[in-house]
Amino acid sequence: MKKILVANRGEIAVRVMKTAKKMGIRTVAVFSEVDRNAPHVRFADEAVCIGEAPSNKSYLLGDKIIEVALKLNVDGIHPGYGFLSENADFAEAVEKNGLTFIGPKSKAIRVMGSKLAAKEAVKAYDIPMVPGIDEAITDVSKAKEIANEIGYPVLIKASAGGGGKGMRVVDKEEDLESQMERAISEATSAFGDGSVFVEKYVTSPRHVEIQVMADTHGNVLHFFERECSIQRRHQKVVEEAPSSILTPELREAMGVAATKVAKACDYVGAGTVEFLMDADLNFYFLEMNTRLQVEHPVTELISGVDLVELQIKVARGEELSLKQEDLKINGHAMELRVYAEDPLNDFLPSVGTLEVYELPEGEGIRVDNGFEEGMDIPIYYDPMLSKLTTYGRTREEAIELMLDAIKDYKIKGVQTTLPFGTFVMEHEAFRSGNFDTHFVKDYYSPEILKQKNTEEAKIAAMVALQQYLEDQKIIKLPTN
Ligand code: MV4
Repeated sequence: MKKILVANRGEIAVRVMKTAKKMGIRTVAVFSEVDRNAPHVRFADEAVCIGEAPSNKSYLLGDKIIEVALKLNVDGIHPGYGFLSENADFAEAVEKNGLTFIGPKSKAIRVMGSKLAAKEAVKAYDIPMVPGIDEAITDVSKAKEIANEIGYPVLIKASAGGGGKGMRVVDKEEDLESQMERAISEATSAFGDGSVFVEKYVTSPRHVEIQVMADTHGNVLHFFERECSIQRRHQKVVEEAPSSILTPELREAMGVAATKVAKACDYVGAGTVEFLMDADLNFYFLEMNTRLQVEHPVTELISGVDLVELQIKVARGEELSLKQEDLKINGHAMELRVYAEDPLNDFLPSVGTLEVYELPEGEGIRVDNGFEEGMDIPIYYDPMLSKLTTYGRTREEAIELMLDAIKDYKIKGVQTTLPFGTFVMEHEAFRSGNFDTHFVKDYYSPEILKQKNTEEAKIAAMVALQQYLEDQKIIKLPTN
């Protein structure tokens, strides 16, 4: 593989190109009209404009991207995450045109894109799953029968679902019919597929996922877990590795289960197997994401591997040279997604110009960044500016480093999730490791941040006053 096209933008496009360059592979960027001056465009060896700003007129135009790749004699296409990364038709079209899709085969993408097909595929592999039914139901009486068997509360889920769409919690039988109708109509309008199924609702779960990597020779490795329970509206904000609650035995059991899931769908490349974990540390397979995930840096830091390098190697048909026994966890990594969003205003996007934009740096600090000072944040795409990841010998060290790094990250012009990151890192429940997916709902309110801002402003005012008085050589301190 001599030349790779990265069908993406922002930090992940830069991240993939960095490894390609390290491996001596040439890089091609594609970009939309608003991204003409974006870092990923300048970082690439060659760059081609593929259309207007809206993603359906640029980054989602699979055929156009393949056309560019063929014209520039590209060997492989890396899709990053989002956009076309889990589009089975795109993966298939790439391969049909004699190019390598740096990711799994379209069949695995298709199977894992349907929750019901995924359950079906892993059935024979003895993988723990949440009690429930593994086929689509349309009949309310059938749903009631199952719900009574597994016990309320139950959760209605859309087979084609993602991001919590089409999901409905049902506490009692009287509500089942109306909630099922809503779930079906939501799933139909969102995914064009109204298939829903019913599961036992795990009330306070943690989200623990396992990174896997598979080659074309039948080898599957796992790279331990990531804890991703700090989310809001199904959007992760803080991720870490390892999880502070897993024992070596549990980790091993989950790793084995994850590699079985990969084997069940003939997986190739980097993938993530998602599990729910209940308060008693029982784990249940939820779904598999067939892409390199946003939060992959925490895994790279604790395992010492470059996941993009491994993706490219297995895409070239190479055998994984590592063995599972060679893999060890070293230290602890913490990641904060820095979004241009206002934590004081329901995390709504806060777009504008980055008037000041200075990254923290130092030992144990990694920033996967896609922006620069002076840039406008386009309204057309995900407003994630960067991922701030810290790495220490212990979890406490990683948390302290994160608090320092947040202080050193200077952003003016837009509101960001940086202060929210401080809130999480300082929170007792987070520090103790005793939290679940309800953390944000249970503990966060804009008032808490506002109060902190006011206190900090008071301290800043006092420091300024003290300095002023000293400058005036008046030896008198403020009494308050
Ligand atoms: C669940 C669940 C509780 N019980 N399934 C949310 C998105 C989708 N990937 C699966 N999700 C959930 N499935 C059962 N049987 C709770 C969630 C869930 C969740 C899962 C992981 C991380 C954050 C979450 C937030 C709300 C609900």
